[in-house]
Amino acid sequence: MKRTLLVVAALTVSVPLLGQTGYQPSAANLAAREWFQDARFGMFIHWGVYSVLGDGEWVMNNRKIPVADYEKLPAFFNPVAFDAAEWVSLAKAAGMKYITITSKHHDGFAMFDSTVSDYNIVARTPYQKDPMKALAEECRRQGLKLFFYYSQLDWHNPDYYPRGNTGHDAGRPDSGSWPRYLDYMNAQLSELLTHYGEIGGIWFDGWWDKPDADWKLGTTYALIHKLQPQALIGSNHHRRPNPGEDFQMFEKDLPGGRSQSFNSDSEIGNLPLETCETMNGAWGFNITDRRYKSTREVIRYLVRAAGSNANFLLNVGPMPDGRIQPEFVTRLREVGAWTSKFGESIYGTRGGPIPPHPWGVTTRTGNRVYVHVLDAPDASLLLPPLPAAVQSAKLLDGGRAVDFKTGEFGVVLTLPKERDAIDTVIVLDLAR
Ligand code: FHN
Repeated sequence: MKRTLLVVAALTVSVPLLGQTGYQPSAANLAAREWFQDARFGMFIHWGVYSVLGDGEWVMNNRKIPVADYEKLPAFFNPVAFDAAEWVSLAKAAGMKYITITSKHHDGFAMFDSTVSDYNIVARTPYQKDPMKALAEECRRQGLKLFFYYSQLDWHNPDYYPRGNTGHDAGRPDSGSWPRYLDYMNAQLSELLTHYGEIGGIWFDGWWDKPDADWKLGTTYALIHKLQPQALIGSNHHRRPNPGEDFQMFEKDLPGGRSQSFNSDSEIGNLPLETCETMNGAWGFNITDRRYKSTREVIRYLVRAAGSNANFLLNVGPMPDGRIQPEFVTRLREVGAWTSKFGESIYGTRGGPIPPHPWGVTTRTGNRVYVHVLDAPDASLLLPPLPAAVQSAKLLDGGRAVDFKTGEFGVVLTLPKERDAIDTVIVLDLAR
């Protein structure tokens, strides 16, 4: 008996608590989750001093730049052309309902005014202003929600010790206090949750760098939920959600997809879902990356995400002067032309009654089902039996009736001869 107790005690001490156990989301948080799912489309922004080098946000690690040299970068970072109103209007024009921006990426540089450390944009750059403040105000003015990305992984702070899998060439001493690092992180999070009004949530990244560490997630999550109970917490740990998280994200894969090595352990939980993807191949500004996705590809990703019951967080990496590059602006405006016409089949919907197929996906609101025909080679399309009888079928674009036949096998739709090059959306109204 004594031995069993000892074993239990030992286990209790050595296994780090994964999350905020016993967490009960507040009514405001549950409402925010509904809002989040209705929103379906957001803008991801990776912006930091790394943009000066035009080689992505991992440049410090990839080029083995030590802290002492990387610290010279902020002096060159002067985004005088940054205009929060322009960014927010662009997101809005694309049909996006929220923005998630890097407040601190793995390089440890705070893109906000932080009293916890002077390694921040106000103290160390000639710009001397807090772009998060401007963005928070502008989002409020234009009716978008603002989420803060926060990297738990830190290549700059010496207390991020023992080191994780990355950041070994930063030239930091082989010592540091992990508890002090967690205090630093929680203090910065408190700033983000108290200086910018009501925020949409915190988008964590970097846990994966030290998966065996005791991150004391419960303390951090409880702090956030105490300061802003409605704020949604998500963590890009590529695993099933932990207690205390309010949404689950997937990176460069639709939910459940495993095309990326870091998604090999990913599993879909039961929280609202989001998937994020880049416009070219890079998150942070990369001056030589010309692998731009076409507008059609971007829209189809949005459609496939909605059909997988997930939001789409589409990334831009602004340039060091604060502007968003023209290749992105053009595509976002074109996406906006599509969302303004076909938005009812995306916003406020949930994944439809038919799981995603190679031919396309379905979304639904109430008893209305939207069939998004993306790649159906034949003249007709067989849908498996639906939860209720189809009463009418018509094209979303123009309202022309679509012929259909119902049988034990399901429903056969006669597809229009002229297909939409992006997405032929057929609206089915089901019996109540
Ligand atoms: O390492 C980061 C990367 O720089 C970027 O921020 C993406 C966005 O999802 N997440 C990380 C890798 O999982």
